[in-house]
Amino acid sequence: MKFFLSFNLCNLGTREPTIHNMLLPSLSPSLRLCSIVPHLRSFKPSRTSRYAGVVVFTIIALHSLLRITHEAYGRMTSIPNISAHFAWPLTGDVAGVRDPFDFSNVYVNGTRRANAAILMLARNSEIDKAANSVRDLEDRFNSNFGYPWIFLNEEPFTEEFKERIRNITSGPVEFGLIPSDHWFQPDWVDEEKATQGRDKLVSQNIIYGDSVSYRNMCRFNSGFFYRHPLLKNFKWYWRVEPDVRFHCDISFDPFIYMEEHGKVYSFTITLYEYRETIPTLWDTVKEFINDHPEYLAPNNSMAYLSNDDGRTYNLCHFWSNFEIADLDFWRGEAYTEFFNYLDSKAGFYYERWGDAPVHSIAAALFARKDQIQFFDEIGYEHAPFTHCPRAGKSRKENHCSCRPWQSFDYTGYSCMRKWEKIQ
Ligand SMILES: Nc1nc2c(ncn2[C@@H]2O[C@H](COP(=O)(O)OP(=O)(O)OP(=O)(O)O)[C@@H](O)[C@H]2O)c(=O)[nH]1
Ligand SMILES: [Mg+2]
Repeated sequence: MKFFLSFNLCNLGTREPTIHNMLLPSLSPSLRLCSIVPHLRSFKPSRTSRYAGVVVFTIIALHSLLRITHEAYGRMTSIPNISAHFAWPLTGDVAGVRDPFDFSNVYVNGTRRANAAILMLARNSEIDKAANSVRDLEDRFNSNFGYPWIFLNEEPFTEEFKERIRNITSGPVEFGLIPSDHWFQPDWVDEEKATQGRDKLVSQNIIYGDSVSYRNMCRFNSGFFYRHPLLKNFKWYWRVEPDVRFHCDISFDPFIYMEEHGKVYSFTITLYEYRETIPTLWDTVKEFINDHPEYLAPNNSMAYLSNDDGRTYNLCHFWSNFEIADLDFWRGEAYTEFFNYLDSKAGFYYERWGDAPVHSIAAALFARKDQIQFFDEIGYEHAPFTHCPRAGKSRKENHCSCRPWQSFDYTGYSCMRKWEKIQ
């Protein structure tokens, strides 16, 4: 190694005329290679540095060889490919915690991007359905915007799941594991009471009445998803479920719309909840409000939730399988206190409180009415219900595949009229 170094560098210093030596006079004396030659001659590398040199040399040689012989390796390690991974300023580290980044000024192709991610909670078994949703939203929206996707699961995602998703996404993708204390039924929940609650719903023929995993999911979506490390430095999320459809091109950026119009929560479908799943939810909400009247927003949407000034709940809620919302709203003091209070009553397990009424009640009470957005222009379907944009012009311009008569908006089970009445 010593021989190699001294041979090359000394010769570089003496051989004439080379481009290198022609340039030498213009360099400062300290940078002249010939000036370091004497030092190199007397330089005796230690055994460790000799080994290190050999290792570095071998790696470089191997890398060069692989680049020449394997096209895929060459592509993967090319500077453009490596820098593409850093083009979006979000690279989760091993623990999934992102570096803080100021998103207020992120531009892609001259248009501003929001600090936002598209979020899907899914099981490995739902890969086909998940891929359908991703493909739809990519085709209709994200292939033009390149927002990152985040997938969460209480079990590690399989390689098949990850590979298939990576094949159809345009932006960066992250796969996160949900911490078990964010998912599973806590020890302090009285299991006997929870079993009785499940049996009761089964006897009433209520969907998912006997399912503990469904309850885990509802509790997670109510109070934990926004605490996941992968979401830590985001402000906005778009919730997407497996097997949903987006029927129209979304040519505007809903995140930027929310940001610029001071919105915190948005929906496309609103409907009634099963009363049997939340027998004590409203009383619990009223207790909380009595204790914390300061969290009620001025000009809130109580009239959408209640037909009698808050005495009873009319079961109206925003269908939370679609949500574009501000994570800071859930992280804020009002919602944190609210969720903790609800959770302490264990209604997620003793009954079957859904994240949809929990989110909706909070958004309707702790945000102003004008902070909640109905996105008419987003054609959306989660079976069995569809929202199709009302304006014929919008349906035509955005190549909507839905038909307006399919729209759930003004059917008997919809709460749209109630929402419109309070506007
Ligand atoms: N990882 C994981 N995800 C789940 C589990 N249960 C539900 N989910 C996800 O949670 C979301 C809601 O679950 P769904 O089964 O769609 O519940 P739903 O929309 O009320 O009911 P459906 O009408 O059956 O769609 C979806 O994104 C599911 O993929 C689970 O046990 N594990
Ligand atoms: Mg669903």
